[in-house]
Amino acid sequence: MPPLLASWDRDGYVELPAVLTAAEVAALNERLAERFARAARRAHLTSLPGLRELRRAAIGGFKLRDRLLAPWAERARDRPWTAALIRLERARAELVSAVLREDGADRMVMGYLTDERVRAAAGSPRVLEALTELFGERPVLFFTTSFRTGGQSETHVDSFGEDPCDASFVGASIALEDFDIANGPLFVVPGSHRLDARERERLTSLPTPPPGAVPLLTRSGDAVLWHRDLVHGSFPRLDRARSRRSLACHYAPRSALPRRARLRPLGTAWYRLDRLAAESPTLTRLLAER
Ligand SMILES: O=C(O)CCC(=O)C(=O)O
Repeated sequence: MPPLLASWDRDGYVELPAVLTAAEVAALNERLAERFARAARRAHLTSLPGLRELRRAAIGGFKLRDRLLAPWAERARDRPWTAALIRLERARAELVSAVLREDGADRMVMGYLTDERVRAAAGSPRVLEALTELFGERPVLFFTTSFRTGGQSETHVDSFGEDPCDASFVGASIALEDFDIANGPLFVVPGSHRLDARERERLTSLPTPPPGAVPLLTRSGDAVLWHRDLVHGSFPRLDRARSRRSLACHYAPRSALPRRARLRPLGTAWYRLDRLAAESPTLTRLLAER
């Protein structure tokens, strides 16, 4: 068995050095800093009366559009109006994430829909190569979160446990600065993807970090990929003056996307915004292929 697959099977995660160059990390950090600053400036928007209702109506409209578009989705890619729809979709994603804006502009979700630097980092050739080996086919990206300060993620697994197409979904974190024990590094419980579901649940219900948690002292520009059933999370940021910037990405095998996009995740706060991808499967697929 090739080494990557052997350690994946044994540990449930793999570390990939240098998936981004120092210049790529710096450019992405600069872009994210601008976007976080912009999000902080418009934070007051979320409290305006009527915005949630507006968002619900916008989502309703986009769902209808998606249903109408679905029969032509395959041919739509070559149509001249596809580019316009994609621009519209990006604007929608921007609007919705501005309205929902989780965690006081501390994380930016679905940034890949609206930012080419996020897309480029998530689509780094080294990461795609490893995912292709793990999936046995080309991956698609369906979810990203950029962390401005980072750390403090509860112990969890990424599986929603509802649909078999989740079987091969993979999570990843690309470090945008060095992780060390003081800035809330990620941790994994190696091999926990092979435990039975009840034992995994027990581990995720214990206080963070659970027994067996191993910190990942990832260097800036490196990535770690983990199995959807692997117990993971992050240590507290002991030094509150520091950040642990990173880009978390979730990928599925290309053939699973149409079914995955129909999934309705179970609705933990963490996954709430994953519904955005689910609400627009047709355009998410078109976007993923660009
Ligand atoms: O970077 C983190 O703190 C957590 C990322 C994560 O657990 C995930 O994307 O599932």
